Amino acid sequence: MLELYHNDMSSCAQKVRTALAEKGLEWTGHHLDLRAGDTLTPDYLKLNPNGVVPTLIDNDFVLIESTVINEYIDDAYPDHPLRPDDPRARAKMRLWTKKLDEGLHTHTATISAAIAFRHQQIDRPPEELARILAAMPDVAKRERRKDLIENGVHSQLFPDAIRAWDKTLGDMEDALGSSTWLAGEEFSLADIAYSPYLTRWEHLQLVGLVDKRPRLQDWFARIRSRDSYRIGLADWFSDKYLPLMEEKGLEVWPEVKKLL
Ligand SMILES: N[C@@H](CCC(=O)N[C@@H](CS)C(=O)NCC(=O)O)C(=O)O
Repeated sequence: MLELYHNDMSSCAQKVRTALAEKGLEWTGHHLDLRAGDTLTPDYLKLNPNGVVPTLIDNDFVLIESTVINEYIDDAYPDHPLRPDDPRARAKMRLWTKKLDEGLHTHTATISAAIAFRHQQIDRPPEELARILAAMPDVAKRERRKDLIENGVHSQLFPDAIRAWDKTLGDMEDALGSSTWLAGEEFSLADIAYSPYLTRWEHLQLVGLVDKRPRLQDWFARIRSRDSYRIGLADWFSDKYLPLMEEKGLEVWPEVKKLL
């Protein structure tokens, strides 16, 4: 039996739900409220010492890290392969997913917190917020979170995060000039990995990042037409987040535009 600890709007959980949907696999979910600190309880930290979602359990095998989880799913359940056979295309796929793991995902967390998610924390009683922050196992991440809650888009982390994503979206536009999908002619884990992030920019109304890039728009439209996008992402979109993301995103767009 497959069990997934996840969250409705988490980009890393979206990646894994999409891979499971592409494979047609059934799973049982444990939905965690990230703002309430559900990933920081002693019991959950035993499963995922980083205090984040997703965590996959396949019978007695506990696995963390969304990129590793998706490769595991493809290894353990080989029907409908999600990695190209061609070694070069497979290497390209890994370069795309590596980029997310080596900083782009953190930049996404910076942008999302600075614009919108800080507002879900800011009004908490200070002692409750202090307790949640103190439970975060990663000190650097905790300090970043504090800074973003306090300074929002005026955090010094924000411009780099926006520019890193603008550069990556440009790289995606270029790659899609020579192949149908990010890593070649086959839909792969690279396409699955990036679709939550395009979704995030749309939810934050940062459409200016994408609408100057026609191939990227076309790629995203093709992703969205797949059943796995509906099952892995759209069916989980939450009204607890969407109006806030839209309102705050529109508010800061003029500042974001200046950084591009
Ligand atoms: N590298 C990890 C990153 C996981 C991660 O950052 N998850 C976020 C949601 S996308 C999380 O659980 N954050 C907890 C929080 O915001 O407190 C992965 O790919 O699984």
